Parts: sequence; C-alpha cells; structure tokens
Amino acid sequence: MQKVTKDKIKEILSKRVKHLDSLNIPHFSSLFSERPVKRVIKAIENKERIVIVGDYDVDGVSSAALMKRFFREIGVEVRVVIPNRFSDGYGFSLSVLERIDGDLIITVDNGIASFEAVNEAKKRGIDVIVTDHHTPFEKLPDAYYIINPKVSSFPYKEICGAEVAWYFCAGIKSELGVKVDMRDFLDIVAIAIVADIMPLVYLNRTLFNIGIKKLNQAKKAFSKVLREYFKKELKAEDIAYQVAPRLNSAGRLGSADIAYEFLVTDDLQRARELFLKLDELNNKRKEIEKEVLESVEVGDEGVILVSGDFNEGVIGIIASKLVSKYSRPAIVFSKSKGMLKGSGRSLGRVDLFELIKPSEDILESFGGHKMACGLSLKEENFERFKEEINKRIKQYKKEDFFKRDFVLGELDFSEIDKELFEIIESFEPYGEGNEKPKFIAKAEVRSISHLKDNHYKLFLSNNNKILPALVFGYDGEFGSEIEFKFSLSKDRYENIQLLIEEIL
Ligand SMILES: [Mn+2]
Repeated sequence: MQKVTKDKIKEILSKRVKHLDSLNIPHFSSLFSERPVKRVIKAIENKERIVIVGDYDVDGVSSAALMKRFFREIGVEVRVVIPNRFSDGYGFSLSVLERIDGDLIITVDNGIASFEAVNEAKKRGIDVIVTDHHTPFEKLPDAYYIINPKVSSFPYKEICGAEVAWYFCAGIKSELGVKVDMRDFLDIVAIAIVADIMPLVYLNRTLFNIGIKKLNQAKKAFSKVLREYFKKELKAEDIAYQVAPRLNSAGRLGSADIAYEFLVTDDLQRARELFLKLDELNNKRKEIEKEVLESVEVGDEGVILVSGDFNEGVIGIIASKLVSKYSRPAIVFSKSKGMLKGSGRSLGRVDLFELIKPSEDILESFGGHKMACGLSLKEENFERFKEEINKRIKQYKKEDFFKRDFVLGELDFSEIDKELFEIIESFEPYGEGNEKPKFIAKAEVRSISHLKDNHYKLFLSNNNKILPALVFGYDGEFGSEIEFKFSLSKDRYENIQLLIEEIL
C-alpha cells in the first residue's frame, strides 16, 4: 500500500469532492412545469382540502413535515397522512385513500408506483400530484402531475424525496410571491439527504451544508432537542448513525406519526417527550434486531435470502447488517399468511433492482433502486425466485461485490497532527459518495487499558511518536505490534486520537 502524506491526502480528497455553488443550484422549472403549482394555488384560493401523503421512513416523514411547515408558514391548513407500515403497507395505497377526506392529494417521497390509488382517487374526483424520487416503472400512474427528477430534465437524479418536496414548495412560493426563506426548511432536508443515503456531492452537498448549519443553530423545537440531547454540533455522521435510526424506529415498530410530530411541533416540551419516545423505540428496535440476527442461518453463496416470522419494520436493517457481514446482497423476508414480504440491500456494483425485476411475473409487488428494494411474493414462488436471482447474480464478477474501500494509504504517525486533521475536516461532510478517509498503519503497542465490555484504549508508537487509539468491540488479543485500519477523531479535550476500525 502506498504511503500518503498531507499533500497527497489533500490531492485525493479534492478530486473526489464535487462542489456546486449555492448560487448555481438548478431552478425548479427543470423539475416541473407551472401546472402542479397552479393547481395548488387554485386549491388554496378555493379553500380546497389539501392532503399530504408521506411515508414512514425518515425521508418520507421529513418530506411530510417540510410540506406541513411550509404551508403553515404561508397560512394554509393542510392535513398530513403517513401510511402505517403494518396496516397500510408502503406508499399511497387504497387503504390510505380510504382514510383521506380531501380534494387535492400531494404525495411526497412516494406515489410513483401508486397506480391503483391514483386511479381510484381520479374516479372520485380527487386530483393527485405525485412528488417522488424513486425509479419509475415503464408505466407512470395516471396522476394530475408527476414531479420526479427521473422523469424530468432535472440535472441531478439522485436526490431524496424531501429535496423534491422542497423544490415543489419553492415553486409554489415563487408563484404566490410570498416572503418565505426556503433555506429555513433545509435543516429537515439535510436530515433526509443523509438518512436516505444520497451521495454527498453537488446539489445534495450544497443543500446539506446549508441545512446542517440551520440544524445546529437550533431554532426549531426539534433541533433544540437534538442539541440538548447530543450536546454537540451535529455532523453528517451523527445524522446517519444517531438521529436517523431514532426517527426511523417509530415507523419500524409502530406508527411514524411520532417522528413526524417531533419534526413539526413548535412546543419544546412536547418535542422533548417525543424524542424520548423515539429513543426508547430505537432501543427496542436494537433488541429485536439482535435476536433476529442471532437466529438466522446464511448459505455459502449467491444472494443471502432469509425468511422468518420477523417484524416487518426491522427486516431492512437486518438485510444491511447481513450485507456488511458477508459482503453479498441480502433480502430478508417476513412471513405471514402464505406471503413473504421482503426488504433487500445491495453493495458495490450489484444492482438489486435489476436483479429482481426480471422475476416480475412471480412478484406480487416490488420497487426500489440499485442499492435497496422492497418486494412481496407468495411463499410457493420462493424457490423459483431464489433460483432465478441466484442465476442472475452469476453475471457479476468478484470485484463487483467489493465494498468500495476508503483507505487512502499507509500513514506515518509523523504526518498525524492538527494540520492534517484540519485538511480532512475541510472536506466534510463525509458520508455516501464522500466516505470518511481511512488509513493503514503499523505500530508498537505501548499500553492497553480496558474501558468496558470489549472496548479498549491503546497507546501506540510509530516513528518515535506516540498516539492514543480507541478500539470498540474487539474480542481478539493485542500483539506487541499491530497493523490496523483507522480514521482520525478528537477526544473531548480536542486531542487527536485514532479510531481503530479493524486490526489486520
Ligand atoms: Mn426516500
């Protein structure tokens, strides 16, 4: 492995990070025409009942909260319906439509596959404006209008549902000529971008950077609570590993309404209560997940397919855990009444959507994209499905399964100082599409202190320099010299410490 210096690291990172100046973000007119905007304005003028249909994941809840806040700001009352994973299933469905009493429906972060519900709404004289970012099928639903970067000339296709919703609000604002600062909604958008694993480049990066600043300014009840709880400025990684799982846990174990209300309430005390609930649900979610992971058996090759009497809300995370453990795509199914409902995750260059799509004839429903999918099928078709996708996966080469590795090179301790830390910091945010830099080093182990469980703090020496390092969840032994993969972090006194990810 090549040795890297500060200059080299700077060079690698500047090539990777793709900026877009905030003044150059694309105009909404490349995403949609005047038609849906005029329809909303007509609804406002005629005091029609506008209903927003969201989704139960973070992006869906965020999109709905953003819409609610936007309309509240312009003095328009809208109703929000978030589908329940267990009683409604995914997206705008007939069962959701039954719960709606309205004249105009706007879907956010879903709807591109809601053929039935859109048709039925039309029959009942309700117009539906679909705003979504999911990959469309060959056929589009017969909606009043469809806003989706993938069916428009919008230059950035990989944007999340909340970004699409934000753009739509920007269009409405502009047509109404009201004074609303659209940047005020970017705190919610920033959460959604990271939670929905959008690449942190170009437009996503620009909107995220503005949004995370807003979030850390903590002017809304929910952002105040987040600041209180985490006691620090939140970064992309905190959103990904701390905030998003808590917001998601509501929809996974019950109703996403808790997460939605958390994002829209202006009552600080209420926001605190809601966040505690989310925290509790998240802990429960972790327990369930652990139990399931301990019980599954994984075969030797092909796509990992497991099924059982699992809570539908956790099958997606379990699939991700299996992917990272075995470096193969995984689909986890929850069995119920002869039906299998699955959630899949992929890695590297393996396109999961393309893998399952040719089996369309035996699938009751499916949707998703390259890295993640949802599907359902009859239990009797499972063996055939398994055979088919395992045949298809053979077209991929071994390297297609590699998780892109983010090791920049071997780093001498002599290079590790404040200046290097600042260089790395200057290329934040890190996340999808701009992964946090990792390095390899060899060092002598000077001392080991046991923190708790299987977590340790080490003092390591390399080239006559000693640095502290943390290792979490390590069950092996430490030799007198170790080679390891690490990233850089700071302790609470701002001293640099190494975070060891793997001992090689
Ligand atoms: Mn989404």
